[in-house]
Amino acid sequence: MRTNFDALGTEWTGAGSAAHGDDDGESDTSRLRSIFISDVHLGTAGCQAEALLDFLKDHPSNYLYLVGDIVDGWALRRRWFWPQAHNDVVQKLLRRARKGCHVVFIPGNHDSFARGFIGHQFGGIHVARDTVHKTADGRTLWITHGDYFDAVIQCAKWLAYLGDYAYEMTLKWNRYLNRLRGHFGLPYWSLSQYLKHKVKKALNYVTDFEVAVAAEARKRGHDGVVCGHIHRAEMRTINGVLYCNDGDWVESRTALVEHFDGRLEVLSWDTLIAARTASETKVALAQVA
Ligand SMILES: [Mn+2]
Repeated sequence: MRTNFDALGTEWTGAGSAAHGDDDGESDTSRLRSIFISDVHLGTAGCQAEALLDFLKDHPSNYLYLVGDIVDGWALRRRWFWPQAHNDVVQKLLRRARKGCHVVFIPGNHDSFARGFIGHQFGGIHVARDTVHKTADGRTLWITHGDYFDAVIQCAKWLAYLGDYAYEMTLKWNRYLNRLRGHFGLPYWSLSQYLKHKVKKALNYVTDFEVAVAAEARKRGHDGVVCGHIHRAEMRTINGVLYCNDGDWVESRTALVEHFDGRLEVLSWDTLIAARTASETKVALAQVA
């Protein structure tokens, strides 16, 4: 009863802004200036499409940057996997563009097939090799997926393919392992995250990548850079340049967002959910008391 009343109350305040036209159930209170997401890997079992849909529903924005590896063309070539939720993500992105959000798609290495369409647009989604975003406080951010830097840091493409396969296998093992852990009442533990930290830390891959990307942004005269590719959300200054990585929607479920004052922030879906559950529990407890 009480909950229904509260829900109505929220809607009333929202209705104050005249034509609400909210067929998506998007809340205007959590509207952001910009959202940057990458490494969604639609077409793989690891893709967290439902969580991403919830996140997008909860956060309307004026700008939306798809920073590469949105669709996993490599995985689809090996095995076709395309559940309804993956369609829903694509439709959500198209609807957003239709509703006036400025949507830019920067293809990554896994959806490099889209690099053949640079300069074109699909239903209002602009395809670009890279682009520059100007924040509300006047900073310029260079936006690139980041795989171009593999050549600088790593080596040939066959190694990337191999690494990709190994990563998928690890994710598979991760699922089995955690199902087993679940049986024994043990909490979730990420094997792939653990291995990645171990292996990549040892190779200094992550640091090399971050430094290389930041250096290129500086060379191009920008205040910062937004990239993805290494599945590791981060925001820090490297040699005077703001390095932002928006993470991924396979494991970490993170996005980089820009608030209306130009403030940038890495949002983690898990943290948002935990905060929401906590506040809901608080409301429920208050009602009981
Ligand atoms: Mn990538």
